[in-house]
Amino acid sequence: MAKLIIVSNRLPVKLQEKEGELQFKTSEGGLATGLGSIYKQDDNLWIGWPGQVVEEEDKQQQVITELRKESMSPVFLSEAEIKEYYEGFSNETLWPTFHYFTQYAVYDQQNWETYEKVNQKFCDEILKLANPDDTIWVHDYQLLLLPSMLREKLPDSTIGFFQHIPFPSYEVFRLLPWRKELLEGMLGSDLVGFHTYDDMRHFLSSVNRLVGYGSMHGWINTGTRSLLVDSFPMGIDYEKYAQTAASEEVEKRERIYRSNLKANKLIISIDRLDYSKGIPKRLEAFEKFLEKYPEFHDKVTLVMLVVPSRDEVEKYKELKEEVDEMVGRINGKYSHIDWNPIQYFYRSYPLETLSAFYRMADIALVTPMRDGMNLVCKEYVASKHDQTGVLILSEMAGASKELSDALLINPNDINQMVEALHQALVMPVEEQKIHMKSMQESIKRYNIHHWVSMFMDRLSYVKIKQLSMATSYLDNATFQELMHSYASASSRLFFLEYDGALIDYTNRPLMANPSDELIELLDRLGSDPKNKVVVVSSRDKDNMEDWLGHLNIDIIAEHGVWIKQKSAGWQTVLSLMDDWKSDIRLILELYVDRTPGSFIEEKDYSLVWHYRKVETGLGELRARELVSHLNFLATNSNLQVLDGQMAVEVKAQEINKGKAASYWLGKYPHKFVLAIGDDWGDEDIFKAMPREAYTVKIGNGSSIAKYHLDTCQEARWMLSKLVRQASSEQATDAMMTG
Ligand code: GDG
Repeated sequence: MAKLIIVSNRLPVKLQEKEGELQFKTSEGGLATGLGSIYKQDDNLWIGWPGQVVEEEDKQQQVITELRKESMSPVFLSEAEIKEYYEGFSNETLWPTFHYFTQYAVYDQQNWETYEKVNQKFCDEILKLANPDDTIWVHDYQLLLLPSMLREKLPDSTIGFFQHIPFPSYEVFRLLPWRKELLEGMLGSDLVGFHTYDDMRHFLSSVNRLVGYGSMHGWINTGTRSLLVDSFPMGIDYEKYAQTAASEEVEKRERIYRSNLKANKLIISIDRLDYSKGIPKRLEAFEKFLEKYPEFHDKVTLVMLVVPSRDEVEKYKELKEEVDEMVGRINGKYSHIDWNPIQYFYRSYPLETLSAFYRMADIALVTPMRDGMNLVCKEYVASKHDQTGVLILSEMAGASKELSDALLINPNDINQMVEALHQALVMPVEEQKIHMKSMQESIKRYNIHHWVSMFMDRLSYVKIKQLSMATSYLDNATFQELMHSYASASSRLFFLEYDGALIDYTNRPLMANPSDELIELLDRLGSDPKNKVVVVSSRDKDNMEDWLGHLNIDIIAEHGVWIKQKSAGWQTVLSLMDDWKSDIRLILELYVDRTPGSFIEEKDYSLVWHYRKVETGLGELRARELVSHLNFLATNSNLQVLDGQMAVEVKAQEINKGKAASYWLGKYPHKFVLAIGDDWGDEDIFKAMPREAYTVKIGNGSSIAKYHLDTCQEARWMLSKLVRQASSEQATDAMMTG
C-alpha cells in the first residue's frame, strides 16, 4: 500500500539521555500536532534528525528501533554537519536572506557543500524506506535541494514541498551565490506551497528570471514536467488551544499569576529569540508608550516570554545581550517596589502556562519584522474564550493577510505601535468582542487539519492533472515499433517543425541556423526515394530558402502562406489581402516605442512583435497588454493573434500549418507518417494527421500528439537512426541483388 512520508529537518520529538536511558520528548509545535494525526496511521512515516548527535552504532540502532515503534525514522547528523548545514547554511545564510536581513547573511562555500551533502544524506535515508508510488512531503528551508534529488531516483513519485518561512522578492533572493541550484532543487516537487500569495509570487518571479521558466496560474512547465505553486496559510489546532484555555487547571494558574501581578492590564508577547521577531523595536515602542502615557504606569505590565533558540549562532548571542540590556534599562528607569513594567522570562514553558498567559492577556503584542505565518497570534485568539482582548499584529507576518480584524502595524513605525497600544488599552469591550469573534471564526475554520487536507488534496489534483496533460514518452518499445513500420512502408511522409523540434531556440532567430550535421541528416532523409520530407516553419520563405533551399526536401514557411515543393519551387496557396498590415503596424510601433529592445518583423502575410531582448518581466507584461489589445481589434476581422515564444504574431486566420500539411497528405501516398512539433501552432499539424500517424511533441506540455520527447537532440537522434537503418537495408539489398 502506498504510504505518506513526512520529511523535516527535525523529528516531532527530541531525543534526550537521562542517566544512560534514551528518552523522547514530544514537541508541542503546530506541525507535529497537525501531522500527528496522519503520520501514525497505516505505514506512514516521519523522517528527520532526532535532535541529538548519536555516534555509537549500537546506540543508533537502539534509536532506530525505538523510533520505528512510533512511526519515525532518524537521519543521524554529525557535530560538523549540524554546525555547517544547520547552524551555518540554513540559519546564517538562508534564514537571514529569506527574512530580508541580508546584512546578516554569511556566504560560505564549505557550509554550502555540507548543505548539499546533508540533503543527499536525507535523500539516501528516504530511498531506503520509500517505494516508487509513495507520497513524500518535504518541509522547509533546510531541505530545498531534496525534492530534485528524490525526483532523480523516483521519477514518478508524488513529492510535495512546503516552505514555512517567507520567500523573499527576487531582488533579495538573487543575492545568494547558489540561487539557481536552490530553485532547481525545489522544482523537483509536484506541488510547492507557501503561506501567502506574496511568497508564491516572489518564488515564481525568481524561477522565471533565474531558471527561465514562465508560469500560468501557478503552473510551471520545465519542458519535461509540470508542477504547481500555490499558497496554503497554515492554521493551528484550534480545539486544543480553546479547550486548554477553558480547562480548570489553566483557570487555576491564571488566578495564581494574577495575584502576583499588581497591574490590572496585561500585554503578552511570546517568541523564539530571533532577530526576525522584532523584539528590540517592540521594547523601544513600549518604552516610548510609558514615556508618552504616564497615566498607565502601575497599571500595565508587559509579560515577555522569550524562548531560547539557536544560541550557538553569533547573531543570536548578540541579540540576547541587546534584549537583556534594554529590559534592564526600561525596568531600571520605571519600576518601583511593587510594579515592574516588564516581566521578562528567557525560557520555555509548558503549554498550560502559555495558555494561562494567553487567557489573561488584555493585549497580544506580535510585532515581527518578518514572519512566514506566526502561530502565536492565532493561539492567542483561540484561547480568548470570553472573546475579549485585542491583537496588535505586524503587517509583516503572513497571519496579517487573514487577520484583518487585528490592529495592524508596521514594526518599523514606533509611533504607530505606541498609538496602537493606547488604542488597544482604551478599546471598549463590545468593540473588542466584535473583532475577536470574527478572528475566531476564521481561525477555527482554517485550522491545522484543514491546512493538511488542502495541501494533500491539491497534491493529488496535481498528479491527476499531470496525467491528463501528459503525452506518453516515446519509449524504446514504441521506437522499435516505429522503426519497424518505417522499414516496411513503401511511402513515407515527414512533417518536421524547424524551430523547437529540429533545433533549439536561440535569443536571436537568425542564430538558429542549421548545423552541418542537421543539413546532412535532412539531406539523407530526403534523398531516400521512398521519403517525402517537409520542414515546417513560421519563419519567412527567404530565410528558409537560404538555409535549406538546396536540399532534397519540401518546405512550409510562414505558417503555411508559402509552400515549396522541390520540383516546383515556391508558391503561395492563398491569394491573400494584406491591406490590414498598415493599421496593425501602427499599433506594434507604439509598443516598440514603449518597450526598449523590442522590434517588428514583417513577413509576407504576417507581422511579428518580438520581445526576446526586452528586460525580463517588462516584455511579458507588454506582450499580455498587446495580445488583449490585438484580440479586441481582431474580433470582427479575419485576423488571428498568436502568443508565441517571446513574440506576438498577427496573421490572416485562414493560414495555418495544418492546412498546408493537408496539401501533402492529399497529394502523396503515405504508408508511414511522422510529424514532430513543439509549440501550440504545431497542434494544427497534429490535428491534420491521419489516425495511424506518429505524432511527437518536444517537451511534455499538453498536446494532442500521441507521444513526446524531451529535447530536439532526441528528435534528431531518432531521425538519424531511421536514416542509418535505411542505409544498412539498402546495403543488404545491394549485396543480395549483386
Ligand atoms: C516557523 C515560521 C511559521 C513558543 N514558546 C513556547 C512555545 N512556543 C510555540 C508557540 C508556537 C510556536 O512555538 C512558535 O511558532 P511561530 O509560528 O510563532 O514561529 P516559528 O517558530 O519561527 O515558526 C513561522 C511557523 O514556522 C509555522 O509554519 O508560522 O512564521 O518562522 O506554536 O506556541 N510552546 C511551548 N512553550 C513555550 O515556551 N510549549
